[in-house]
Amino acid sequence: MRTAGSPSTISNVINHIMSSVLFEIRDQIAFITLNRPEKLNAFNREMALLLQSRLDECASLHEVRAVYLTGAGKGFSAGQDLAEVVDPHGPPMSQLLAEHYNPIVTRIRNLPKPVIAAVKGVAAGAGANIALCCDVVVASASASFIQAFSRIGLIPDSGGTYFLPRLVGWQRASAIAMLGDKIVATEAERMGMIYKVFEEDVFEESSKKLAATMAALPTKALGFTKHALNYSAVNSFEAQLLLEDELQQKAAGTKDYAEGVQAFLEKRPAKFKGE
Ligand code: LHQ
Repeated sequence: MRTAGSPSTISNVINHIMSSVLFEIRDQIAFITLNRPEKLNAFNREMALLLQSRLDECASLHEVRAVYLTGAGKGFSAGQDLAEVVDPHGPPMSQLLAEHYNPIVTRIRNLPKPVIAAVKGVAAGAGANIALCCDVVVASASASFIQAFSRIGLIPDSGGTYFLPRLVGWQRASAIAMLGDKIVATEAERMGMIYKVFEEDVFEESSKKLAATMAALPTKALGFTKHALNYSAVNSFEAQLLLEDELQQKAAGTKDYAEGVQAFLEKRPAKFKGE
């Protein structure tokens, strides 16, 4: 096990424990935990910037082959810390999307590795949309998703107006975004907003097992798949076919492709290395 920025001194240990974003790399998975449980992991500036830098580490570290994003305590994240927005010393409105949320969702979408959002408890506002922009979203049976923005006179941000209609269709997205109602995990799964719900008692084990499965897949091919899916939302059919061709050429140049074909021919399980 390796903990990036491993605490070596007592003050490092304290910093690590008190950090608003916990980070640990284990078995090729980067575990990122939003860690302000007393505020339902609401985002302040520190947490938003720390999450960005941890995502950058995930991108640059070869050993990381999947990211598992979750929240400490009983929730995933309640979105923006509303105490911070009225704090005269807090970041101005003009910084919140430009410096906090847009860079987070952009990093998640551009990270050429699978990001799994493991949502237990509530995911609200920007917290919901950060979860929903991940590649695979799983939730515990008691989890819920709330586009809380209209409740306080705002619009869905952090990519919400982009991802929601693509996930659940225009009509549902429109209603969910405007009403700001609570969508429970089973309903979110049914409407295609998330991938899967796990029962409470097996949630942690099952979601981590899923992350392990994804970390053992051909990482580069998953990165190319993600890239293609990103573009499928905006490309014409013809442009998408050309992109698939380009990315497939790249995938076919990986060691994992050679291993995958060889393993099939030898009738054995493939052992991918993410290369
Ligand atoms: C919180 C928060 C929170 C601070 C719970 N802040 N403390 C972009 C641009 C510009 C400005 C604003 O934001 C954005 C992006 C956004 O994310 S906008 C949406 C912001 N989020 C919300 O409006 C959600 C606010 N929270 C809630 O509605 C409820 O807390 C939910 C429905 C999420 C959960 O309800 P409960 O399970 O009943 O928990 P709770 O309300 O009792 O919260 C527990 C504690 O967490 C509580 O603190 P306390 O000291 O009283 O125990 C809350 O005050 C605190 N908390 N959300 N966003």
